[in-house]
Amino acid sequence: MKNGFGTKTRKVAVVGTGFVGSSYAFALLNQGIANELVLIDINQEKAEGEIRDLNHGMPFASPMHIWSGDYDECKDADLVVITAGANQGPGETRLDLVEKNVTIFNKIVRRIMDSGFNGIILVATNPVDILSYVTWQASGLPKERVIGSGTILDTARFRYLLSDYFHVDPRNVHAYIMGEHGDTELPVWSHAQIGGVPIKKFLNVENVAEHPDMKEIFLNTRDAAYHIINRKGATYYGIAMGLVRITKAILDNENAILTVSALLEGQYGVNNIYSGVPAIVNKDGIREVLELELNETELKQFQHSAHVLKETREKACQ
Ligand code: 6V0
Repeated sequence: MKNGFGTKTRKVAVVGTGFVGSSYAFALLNQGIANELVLIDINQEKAEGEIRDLNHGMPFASPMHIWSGDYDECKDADLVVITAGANQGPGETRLDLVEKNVTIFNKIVRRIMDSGFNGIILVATNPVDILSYVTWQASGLPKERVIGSGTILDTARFRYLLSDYFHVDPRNVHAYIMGEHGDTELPVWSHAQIGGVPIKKFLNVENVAEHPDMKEIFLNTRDAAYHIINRKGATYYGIAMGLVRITKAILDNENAILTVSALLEGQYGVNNIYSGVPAIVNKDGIREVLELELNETELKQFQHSAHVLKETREKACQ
């Protein structure tokens, strides 16, 4: 479909206009990646309020048509981003949210698919790995077209903290967090490098995982959400920018390597589970899951994380 500007319409629908959904909309508007954005929320007044506020930024942004609507608006969307549902309270883990959000998701995904939607779904609501699986099952879409935000945020936090420690631009820090977006995630120290130089060379140590400063950096990465929620009640800017990064990889057909939640079918010795892994993302969704050569400890940690996710999912979905 063509829009008024003579280019192909790039339509994104966002379900859930709370902290995460509205921050995503704001970041998307600022980066000019889509030209149609529809906001859907069970609380229509909230969605309407966000639209009005966002539209007042239009004179300072690239042209974008933003409105609030219902699920039938998903029909011709390229991408639906789901951020609806309960969020963590102080002291609550992401996995604690599972039952509430699985119920909400089954309804939301049915309504999206009933519209005739045939694009890509990006899930951000927690526990994101489990809800990505639920979305894949409930939607009937091919696995490539259901993507979870996975550990994109955790990887960003990790790269930022490492960049701060080593005084280099975070864009030159290559390091992944894999596994659950949550308490069982793991740092992939065996492949962490800065500008091509392994971190262990920078530190002049054999075992980076045992270095006290690196241990602290990982703990601050893994527990970042708790630290932020205790101080301001919720986290949203980082994930919003991460979601925009994934959106750009899809709409611009970038073949970008990002740590997203993807369905694993034997990779890393894990089957039938969505979990955070580096993957190539383009206009078709997940083109390919990358299988890194993890060391023995990392592989065990990854498989433990997958086991916890599977158990939690099975309990919640029985
Ligand atoms: P919020 O501010 O409470 O917003 C949730 C929104 O969802 C509200 O506007 C609700 O009205 C709406 N909503 C609830 N039920 C429905 C429904 N059935 N249909 C449509 N809309 C509905 O929460 P916030 O935006 O802070 O968080 C949203 C989710 O994102 C939570 O599950 C968080 O845990 C999760 N996050 C995920 C992150 C990630 O890295 N993947 C990071 C931060 C938060």
